[in-house]
Amino acid sequence: MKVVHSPLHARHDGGKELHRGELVPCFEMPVRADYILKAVTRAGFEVLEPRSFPQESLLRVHDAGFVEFLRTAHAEWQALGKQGFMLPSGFPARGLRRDHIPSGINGRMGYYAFDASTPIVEGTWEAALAAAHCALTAAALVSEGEKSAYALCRPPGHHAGHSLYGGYCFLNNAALAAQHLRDRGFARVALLDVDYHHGNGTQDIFWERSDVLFVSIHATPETEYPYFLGYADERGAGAGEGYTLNLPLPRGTVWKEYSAALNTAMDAIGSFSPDALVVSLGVDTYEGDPISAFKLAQEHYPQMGQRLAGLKVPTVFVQEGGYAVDEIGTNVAGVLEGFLHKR
Ligand code: SP5
Ligand code: ZN
Repeated sequence: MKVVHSPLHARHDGGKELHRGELVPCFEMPVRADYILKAVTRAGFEVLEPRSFPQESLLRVHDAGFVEFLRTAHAEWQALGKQGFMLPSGFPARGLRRDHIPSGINGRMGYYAFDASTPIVEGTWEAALAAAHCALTAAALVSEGEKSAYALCRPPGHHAGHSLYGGYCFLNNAALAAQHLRDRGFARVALLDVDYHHGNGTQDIFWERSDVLFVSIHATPETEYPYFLGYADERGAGAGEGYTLNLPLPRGTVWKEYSAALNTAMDAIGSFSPDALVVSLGVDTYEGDPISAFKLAQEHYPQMGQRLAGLKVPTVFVQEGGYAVDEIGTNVAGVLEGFLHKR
C-alpha cells in the first residue's frame, strides 16, 4: 500500500488550545505525523509526496469564502500587527445573526469556527492544503487502479464542514478523497469514520446526498466532543435520508462492544454495495489516548484492518485523530497491515 505524506504538515505548529479553562500546547502536534511516518516506513510501505491539485478541487466540498478565509486569515492578523496563534472568542450561537459575515478578523474567525481548540498559525494554510493534497493523491492512486492507499494527513479533517472549522481540522481531507472518487467515476462511495469523535464535518458535507454513505462509530456526544452532532437519530435529509448512520458508544467502551458496532457498520456498508471505501482513520479509540475514553488495545487495530478488507472494495485510508503519540505509529500501521493480511 502506498503512503502519501508531506513534510509541510510541520508548518502547523506552535498554537495553543483551550483545555479545562487553560491554554495548553495542542494535543494535535507535529510529532504525531513523524511517528506514523517512522512506523509505516519500518513496515516497508512506499512513501510518496502529494501531487498538486487546482483550488477548484477544494470547492467541490467547501465554500469559497471559507477557503479564502483559511488562506488569508493569518496574514490579515499579522497586518493588524498581531503575532502568534489565532483563536476565536465569540460564536454565532442561537439568537445571533448568521446571515452576515463580519468584516473584522475576530468576528469572521468566530463565524467560521465552532470551538476554541483549533488555533490558526502562520503555516496552518500551507499544512492544511498539503494534507488535502495527500488525501486527493491517495484517492487518485486508487482511481488509477491501486487496491488501497493511505493518506498520512496532518492536520486532520473530519470535523471540518462545508464552511466550518474546528476540532483541529480545517479542510476535510476524507470528504475531498470521497468526492475525488465520485468525480473519477466511482458511483457509490462509502465513508466509514472510526475516529473516537463524531465526524460532524463529513456528515455536514454529505448530509443531503445518497451517493456517499456516511457511517460513523464514535463516543456519544452526550458527554464527548463535538457534543452537538453525532446522535443515532441523525439519518440524513432529502435525497440523503437514510444515507447517514451514527453508532454512538459510551465512554469506557471495550473491543467486544466496539467490534459489534463495527459489524453493524460493515453490514450497512455491505448493503449499500459501494464502488469504493474511504476510512477516516482516527486511533484515538486507543486505551492510552490522553483525551479519549474508549479501551481498544494495540492488538485490536490489525483486527479492525482485517475486517475492513472483508468488504473487498478499493479503499483510501485518511489519517484523523490519535493523541497517544508513543503508540500512534504502531496502531496506525496495525490497521494498515491487518488490512493487507500481513498481521
Ligand atoms: C480529529 C480529532 O480527533 N479532533 C478531536 C478534537 C477534540 N478537541 C477537544 C477535546 C476536548 C476533550 N476533553 C478532554 C477531557 C480529558 N479527560
Ligand atoms: Zn478524534
